[in-house]
Amino acid sequence: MKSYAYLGWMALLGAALVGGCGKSGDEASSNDPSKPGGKKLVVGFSQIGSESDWRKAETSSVKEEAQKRGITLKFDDAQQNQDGQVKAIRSFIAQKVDAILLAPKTEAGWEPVLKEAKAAHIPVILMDRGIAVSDDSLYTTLIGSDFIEEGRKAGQFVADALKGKGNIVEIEGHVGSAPAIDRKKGFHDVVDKQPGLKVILAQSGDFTLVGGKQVMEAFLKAQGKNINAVYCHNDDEALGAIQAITEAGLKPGKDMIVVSIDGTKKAVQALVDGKENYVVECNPLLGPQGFDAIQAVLAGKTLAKKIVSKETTFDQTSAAKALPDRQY
Ligand code: GYE
Repeated sequence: MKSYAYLGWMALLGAALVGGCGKSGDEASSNDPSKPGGKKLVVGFSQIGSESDWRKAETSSVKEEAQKRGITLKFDDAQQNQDGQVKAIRSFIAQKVDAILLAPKTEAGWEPVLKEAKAAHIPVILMDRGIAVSDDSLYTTLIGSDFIEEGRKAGQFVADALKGKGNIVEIEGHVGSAPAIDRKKGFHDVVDKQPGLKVILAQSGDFTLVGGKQVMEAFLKAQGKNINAVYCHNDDEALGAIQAITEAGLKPGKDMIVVSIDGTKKAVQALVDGKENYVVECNPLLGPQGFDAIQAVLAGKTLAKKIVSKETTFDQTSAAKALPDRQY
């Protein structure tokens, strides 16, 4: 029998000759990262930055998985600058990488550089955040979460906890990013249906602890005890908001409901400590799926346009049991 690597490369060659994607083939053929002549795969990963524990976990997951598979990873941290991400992708193209992993900061602005990657026949896999492009052949697949559903889960908890009546403040994520747009939409889908619930203030905390704290301080100055619940688009913002609420002489989790998304160890600990009320999980450990996707597409397979993570939720009752197993 021929080696799986050989079969994989025959599939890749076939796909290149017909100029498209081949049919689904042997599962095992995607597990050998070596190229003909024993050369290792080279993958570029353009990361947004390290604004949150979630993102640090995503970066570690990709780096660890590359090492495990013997794949050479070219890593670029754009430090929150989307133009820097575009530059990183151009540099990956110039270096003729085999594939690109992209965690895009915002939804807009990707078309030109993705066209360049396509022209160079380099597949681009989106990690965690979606983009707005008119031609979805500009990327292979998006591996990530259903952010609208996450927002709905958060909204349902707040609606139930406040029994349909109260004032909510919202600390949003990166302006223009898919998770900020969709987590807002999902949340409002639920709470806007209840006439007694009002989102009285909303502002971006940039997905950071410092940002969450500053925004919450301003909200507290403006509304004080009128605030019944705080909805944060990620856990880091909630940890900052908890600090601001405490410093204002109030009890987070008691005087005000606090809800956020990600499921980091620190947020689950805040549930255990009674300072937070509900956390919706969002999985950052996307390295294995990212490289599975790369190896599959290079083997000529067709992938689903979106691969959605399965996720859970935590409240103060389930948190203690979940805490020891949290990996980020
Ligand atoms: O929730 C947040 C991060 O894009 C899903 O970005 C990701 C979000 C995550 O910084 O913590």
